[in-house]
Amino acid sequence: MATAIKKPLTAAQFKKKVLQHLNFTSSQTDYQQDPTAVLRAVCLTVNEVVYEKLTETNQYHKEHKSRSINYLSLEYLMGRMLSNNLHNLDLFDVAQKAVANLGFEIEDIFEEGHDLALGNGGLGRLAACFLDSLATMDFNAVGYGIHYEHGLFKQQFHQGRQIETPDEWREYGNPWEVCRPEAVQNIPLFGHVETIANTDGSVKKVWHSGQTIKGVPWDVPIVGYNSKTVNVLRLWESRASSHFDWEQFNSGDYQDAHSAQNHAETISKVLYPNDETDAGKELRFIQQYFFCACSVKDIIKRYSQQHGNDWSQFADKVAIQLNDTHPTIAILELMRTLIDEYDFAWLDAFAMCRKVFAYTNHTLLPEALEKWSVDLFNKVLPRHLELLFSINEYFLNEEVSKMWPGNDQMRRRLSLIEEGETQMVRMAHLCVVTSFKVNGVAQIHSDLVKSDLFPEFDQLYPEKLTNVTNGVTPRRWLKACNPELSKLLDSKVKVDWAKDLSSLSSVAKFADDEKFQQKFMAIKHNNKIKLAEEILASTGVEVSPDAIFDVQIKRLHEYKRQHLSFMHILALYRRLLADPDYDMHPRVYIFGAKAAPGYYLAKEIIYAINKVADKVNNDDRIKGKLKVVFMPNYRVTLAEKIIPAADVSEQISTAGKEASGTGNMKLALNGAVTIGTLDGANVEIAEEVGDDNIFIFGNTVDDIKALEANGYNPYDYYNNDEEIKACLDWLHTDYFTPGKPGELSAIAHSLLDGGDPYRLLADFADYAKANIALDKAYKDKARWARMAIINTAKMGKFTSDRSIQDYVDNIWKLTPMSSQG
Ligand code: F58
Repeated sequence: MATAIKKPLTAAQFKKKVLQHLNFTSSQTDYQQDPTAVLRAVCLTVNEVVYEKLTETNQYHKEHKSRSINYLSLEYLMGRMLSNNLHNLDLFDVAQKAVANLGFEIEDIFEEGHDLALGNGGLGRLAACFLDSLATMDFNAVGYGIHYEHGLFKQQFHQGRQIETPDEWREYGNPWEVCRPEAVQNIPLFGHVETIANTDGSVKKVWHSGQTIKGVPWDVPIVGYNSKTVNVLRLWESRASSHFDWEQFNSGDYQDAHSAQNHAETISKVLYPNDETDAGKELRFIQQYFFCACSVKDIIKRYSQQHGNDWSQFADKVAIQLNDTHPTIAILELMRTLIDEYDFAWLDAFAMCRKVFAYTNHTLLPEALEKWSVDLFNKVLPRHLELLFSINEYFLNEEVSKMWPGNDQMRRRLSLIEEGETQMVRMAHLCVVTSFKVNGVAQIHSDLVKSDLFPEFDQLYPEKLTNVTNGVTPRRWLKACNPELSKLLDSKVKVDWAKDLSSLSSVAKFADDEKFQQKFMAIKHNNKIKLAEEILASTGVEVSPDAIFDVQIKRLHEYKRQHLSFMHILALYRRLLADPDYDMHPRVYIFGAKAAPGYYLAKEIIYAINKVADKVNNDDRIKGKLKVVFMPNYRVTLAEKIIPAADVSEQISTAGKEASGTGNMKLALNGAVTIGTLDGANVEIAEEVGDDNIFIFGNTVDDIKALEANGYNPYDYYNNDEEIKACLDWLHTDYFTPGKPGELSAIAHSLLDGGDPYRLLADFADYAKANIALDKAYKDKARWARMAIINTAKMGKFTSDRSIQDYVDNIWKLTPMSSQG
């Protein structure tokens, strides 16, 4: 594929630079034995190109005083960076040759890299895809986040149970980041607020903080694909504002000399601290404030460098996107800064915030909507709490009461404060009130945000609630992870599809072309062979690449219903035991999922899948027709290996619960056929690929509402469906856990006496039926190949470039670098 931008280095030059770095940066001459040193030297070589482009990007935006988007997210799941950066700089083949010349396979060098796993799941990965698109599309953007010392835990299985160990992603440094001491910030915490009367009768508030924390920025360059831009992801690390007490240390008091430092450094120590205790809650809250305050100060500093003290253009030059409610305190921090430090009148400061902030909602689950106690707010951020109350007063009196005069119930419902035994701050309400736009992440989700989550807000602010359907970057999720398929697509599509994904639609005309089908499916088969090797290495289970590879990869959560697939596996196993000739194409179920460390049932589901896997995989009676593997430590890097090899994509959440999903897009893009409910972005995927190329089953959002209105009773399904009853009863026996009956009972309890909160049993029969249809379709090779090809061809809508363009057009109103002259 022709690229517009000239290759920055030849293979010979690249190799020379790698050798120079090995010699002069690492003093490693014996590199043949040391792929880690080679990786480092390759990264440093790439960085030479990257930093030159970063300087040019910064220069350009300084000169043009470009409007910037500032993406605030507590999570970024970047994965590994090298392969992606090489592709984006069009240096992949150059590096491959250079490294081969040094005696290494480039893939082996990649394997030495660590995942940058500073996130939990979809929300964090979305942020990473968005940064890739923003740089690719030449927009002026900064990502802000936390420089966690430990990212998402590593997962191992011990006798089938999840064990968590700390992630040490930068124990020995990270070549992709650079510290920026010139941009350090000091962040106050705790203390009290003094009210000082001015001579004109007004009052001035002064916050006397009790502690100051230093925020140290680390910049990770974000390289655009075939673009002019390198942006940065700025991650804040917390440190003590003054160094340890020298005198105390010298007097022999080593412990206490370090204590302030330890306390400060705890803030950026771990991603998502366990917030079941009060101390954990306080830490998470301080994390949020710490990174918001650092980022707001940094945004103001960058603005002031260009505009001095002239605030008139601030809202024209700065947009701040809140990735969920986690960075909501940034609103209060900007408000506080404008009023307390720049003497803004309250109304002007509030109006400014309303022009700058926009908020993305990622969930309707009530338990995931953040609330912080007023007491905690008051302890950590007393001044911010005052401002919050003032916003609430204005909002309730000037907006709610004017729209619904005399309606106290409405005031109570919409208030930023939830009254009760303990007063709680509703962070989502603060976001909706103070943002100029609020978006959901798929059409059905955004519709539900309007109709079910915030209907009154939608009435109050009719233009505010909107939709931006998520997307994924085709650079990482096709070009880099599936090179063979990429080459095949290159041969058929004459434009650079990685930058214009809708161009893949032209491949649909080859969907019935026998030769193309063969090529497409041969690539899938090769990818399956590679994955089978990986499965053998990580689980010890041998699987056949001729079987259907049925994939469910995502966080483990009841609403995502890994246990629906698990129940169906039990049903298949039963059918096979009853009739070893039961007509089904061999199937391998491949799971990848981490459960939150404190989420009991999620961990029980992992355990149950592993136990059933042990039994099924070793049962000769079923002639290898069914295999189940749970691949440990699911992460971006593993996703990159699984996705190109998937035949079937399981997207089986309870309708109305999965906001969008993005794995669904990645899998379909790589030619997997979805079996799914009408939930999240599945709905839009179905629209794009057409009903013939997807297996939709189960209750819709409205069906679920109707079921609930009639009083949902899981026993209705248990008593009336022999297969459901048998599978659930099976879990109480010791069939899968010899000598330990009842070890898998937790799932059955939750589905029966627990009320089956995610309506799994109501969807079981239809899911089983859809699986029969799927099995039949797979057996028809030409039909399946057609379906797989159409899935790849019709994923144009789901590039994150389109999502970003939607944000730009409807929310941020940015102009790309190239159009600014
Ligand atoms: C996910 N949310 C949604 N949250 O569940 C998924 O449907 C959507 O596609 C994705 O966002 C991107 O919009 C999500 O990943 C989290 O990880 C939370 C982080 C903070 C703790 C609770 C989970």
